[in-house]
Amino acid sequence: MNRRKTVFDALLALLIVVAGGDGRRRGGPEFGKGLRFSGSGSFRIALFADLHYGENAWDDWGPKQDVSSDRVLSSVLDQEMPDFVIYLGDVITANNLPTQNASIYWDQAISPTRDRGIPWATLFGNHDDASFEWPLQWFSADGIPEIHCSVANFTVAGEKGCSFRGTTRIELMKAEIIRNSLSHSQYGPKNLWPGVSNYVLQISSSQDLESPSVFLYFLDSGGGSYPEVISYAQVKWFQEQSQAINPFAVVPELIFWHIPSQAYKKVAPRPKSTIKCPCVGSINFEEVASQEGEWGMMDTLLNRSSVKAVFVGHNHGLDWCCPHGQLWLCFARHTGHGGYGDWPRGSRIIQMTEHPFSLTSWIRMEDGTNHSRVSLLPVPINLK
Ligand SMILES: *[C@@H]1O[C@H](CO)[C@@H](O)[C@H](O)[C@H]1NC(C)=O
Ligand SMILES: *[C@@H]1O[C@H](CO)[C@@H](O)[C@H](O)[C@H]1NC(C)=O
Ligand SMILES: *[C@@H]1O[C@H](CO)[C@@H](O)[C@H](O)[C@H]1NC(C)=O
Ligand SMILES: CC(=O)N[C@H]1CO[C@H](CO)[C@@H](O)[C@@H]1O
Repeated sequence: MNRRKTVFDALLALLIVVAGGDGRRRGGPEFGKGLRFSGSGSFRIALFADLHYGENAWDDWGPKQDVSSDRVLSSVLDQEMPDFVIYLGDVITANNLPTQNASIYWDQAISPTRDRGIPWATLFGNHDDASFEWPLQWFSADGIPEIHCSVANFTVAGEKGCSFRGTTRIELMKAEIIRNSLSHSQYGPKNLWPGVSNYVLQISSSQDLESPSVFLYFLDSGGGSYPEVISYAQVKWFQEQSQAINPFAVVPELIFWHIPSQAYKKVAPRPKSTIKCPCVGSINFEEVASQEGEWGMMDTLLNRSSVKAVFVGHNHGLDWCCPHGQLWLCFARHTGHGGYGDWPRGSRIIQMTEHPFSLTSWIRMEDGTNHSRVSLLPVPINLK
């Protein structure tokens, strides 16, 4: 028996090395970095979706919106005191940023979390690395650009103008990771680029740091500098990772990306109708704006009993969760004051317990109220 255990341990160690367990920046799970269930066996996550910092950075109202977003983040963090925060994409509105280095705005978005000593992870949406779009109002009637370069940092292009290069996904991630020990973000494996935020984090058992209790998977659903897709390469990466670190699918897995997959359209309540059971939520004011294609990610997730739920942002006017097979498809809640729509701001909270495993979610509003509490376990088998 002992000998078999030793062989098993050796195989496991080999698997961990093969899976890149030593490489925090290569998309493998990080071990021993300390995300774990509390002594009382709980773990709470706040999702910050669609903050859109830096919107209309040259106007008065843009920076004012950012101050309002700071207030939402602080309010949610102080009320919920989460163990972990996930920035679910569209952290900044890069297409509005006449600046050399959008990391300054990215940093503003993470600072309320960092100031409270709470660890976090980020992933990319479709606005984060979008290139700057010159606003029409900068051009006078006779078509000569006004010089607005002094409003923010800029790159001088030749003698007479300014150009704004935009900040790439890699640069944004690098600036975050280098400067923040509380950041759990990763660049993901190079073979998945231009998709960058592809990685998995382990939440360990309260009893044993080596023992995984939950895996969190982050995927880059594209947009901005490339199409809004999850590629087949990402699907394969997920399959290989999950096989390597959770071969018998016994550890629960939660999935996070920005743009809803096409499956969200299938389970969605009719747009603008009342949200009815089995879906749970409070706003349903738009059609699902889904990814441009489906390369097999949803089939893979549906096939894996350990996957419990997918969480996305992107649609500011939707905040529901609906079941899909054995898993739940959930929207976060529009958290930032940037971005379209004026529905009240809030944050989807995810609460887990370890023994027995439970997964509950609700939405915490900026004004302190909460609603849409739902247990994401278990899904009744007879639901579609
Ligand atoms: C952008 O800013 C970050 C943070 O200040 C810095 O680490 C990084 O080097 C800057 N990048 C460029 C291209 O200026
Ligand atoms: C689902 O699982 C079955 C059985 O393990 C396998 O044969 C099938 O190829 C899987 N389908 C997908 C899309 O992963
Ligand atoms: C959440 O809201 C309900 C009413 O909808 C209230 O009874 C409950 O106390 C609230 N919970 C927290 C933690 O604020
Ligand atoms: C708005 C902005 O980007 N301001 C920065 C421009 O660069 C100077 C010095 O490099 C910084 O101090 C500003 O914060």
